[in-house]
Amino acid sequence: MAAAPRLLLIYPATEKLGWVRRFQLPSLSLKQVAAATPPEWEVLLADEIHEDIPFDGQFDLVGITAMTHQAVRAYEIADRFRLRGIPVVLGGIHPTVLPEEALQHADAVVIGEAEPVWAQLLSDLQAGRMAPRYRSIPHGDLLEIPWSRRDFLAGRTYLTTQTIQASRGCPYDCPFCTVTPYFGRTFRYRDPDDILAELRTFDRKLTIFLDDNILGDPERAKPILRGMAGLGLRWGGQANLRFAEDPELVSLLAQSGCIGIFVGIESVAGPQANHPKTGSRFSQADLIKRVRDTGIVLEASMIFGFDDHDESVFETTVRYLEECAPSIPTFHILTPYPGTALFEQFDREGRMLHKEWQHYDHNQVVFRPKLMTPEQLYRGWRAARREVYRWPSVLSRVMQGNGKLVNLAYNVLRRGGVYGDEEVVYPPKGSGGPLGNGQGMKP
Ligand code: B12
Repeated sequence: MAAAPRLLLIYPATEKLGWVRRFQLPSLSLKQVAAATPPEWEVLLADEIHEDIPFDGQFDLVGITAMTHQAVRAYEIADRFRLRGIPVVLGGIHPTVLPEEALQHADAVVIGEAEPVWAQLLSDLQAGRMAPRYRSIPHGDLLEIPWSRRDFLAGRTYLTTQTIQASRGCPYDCPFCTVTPYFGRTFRYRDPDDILAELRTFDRKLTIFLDDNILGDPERAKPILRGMAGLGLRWGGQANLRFAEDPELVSLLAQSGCIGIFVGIESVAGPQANHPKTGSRFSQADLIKRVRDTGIVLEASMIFGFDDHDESVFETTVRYLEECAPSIPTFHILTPYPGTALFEQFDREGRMLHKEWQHYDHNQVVFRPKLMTPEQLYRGWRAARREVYRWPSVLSRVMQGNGKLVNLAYNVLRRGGVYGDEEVVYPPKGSGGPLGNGQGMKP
């Protein structure tokens, strides 16, 4: 009998991580691709965060996933395998948005979700007729996917291997976000019985939901939360703060074992603050307090660099966060990702500084802001991060919420990341060029 065909799935790394690699999450994207692979295939993983890529190995197919900031590394890896005649398939958000770019480095691209098309691609490969593009188009409101595979992660240490999705998509369409263009406005949930059955196979407590907005449809989320109440899991996920308008949802969330929830507040200044995503008859401060009172850690993410942000935005945001005291504030630099309305607008206006995808990671300025220079944006972002993680700010936040010890632990961890990096040079090391004076435009 012929040996099983061998598939190598690769998660490219853009930086070398030390011991913190043990606190990373495995790629759910690749766990799902593995689950959709017919059983006759042997599936191997190279997670570059944990190990070197086996460039000399024998494989029948190599599959690589890529977010935008990983694309350049993904292409380098793909080119090396293809030089040896090993076929490469690229998938994930970046190849989905820019399939023609990805095809310069791959034999095929999966556009969108793998589950509906992957078995067909593999059988076409074995028949010697693999096409360059396999496209899946999401439809309906039911998400039907196989349970993700965790066995092929063996031998590596992650924060947890218990990552899962209850839904895909988001009911909102924020101009800077990739999710709704990617899923074409569909918002699908799995059958609660199916998701609860998968959760019952988890043998550890810590579980992370990687949904874009797990509470985005409260009526569909509630049966899942009710079912989780008896499972003894401790879980974290991502949602929109509006869920806290519904007191029943907040209490179900706490009963379900939720220990942390990440919400995008995005901006406290200007029209962005009134975006339908956040606009509500409740004040954000009230909603944050409701969640905080349950003892659930609330991580609030803010973005700097919208067109109505001038240099005063940093101070305004820091003061605002002192007032409403979410457990953990996180700051990002606005990053227009290809495929978003924001990217199209800035590109049309000639405001993109470069298209060196490896720098599209929220920690660098890749566009020309309207009311600041790129350097002011970068320096303001750094200063604001440091300001909210000064000890007095940390302690004041921790004292305002329930679950003080847990909150303190999270804040200390986050503070380490912010204060560990003392360098204040601009442009940051390894960034795309002298962006500070706006002269860094590259073709
Ligand atoms: C979980 C997650 C993370 C995790 C990733 C953990 C991990 N090890 O993978 C963490 C928290 C680390 C993370 C970090 C970041 N993330 Co993130 N993250 C997500 C999130 C919420 C879910 C991704 C996921 O796992 N989905 C579940 C899987 C099953 O779906 P999928 O990825 O779409 O995969 C399917 C298909 O794409 C396809 N596919 C994917 N890969 C491959 C490969 C092959 C070979 C094939 C055939 C098919 C295929 O098949 C899969 C199954 O259907 C997405 C939002 C989203 N909806 O994509 C954002 C998202 C991917 N993240 C994003 C960003 C920007 C980041 C950060 C850069 C932000 C930051 N600076 O904080 C960092 C990068 C950190 C780093 N250095 O790597 C953006 C990416 C935008 C872009 N164009 O790149 C997204 C889309 C969020 C957004 N709203 O825009 N993120």
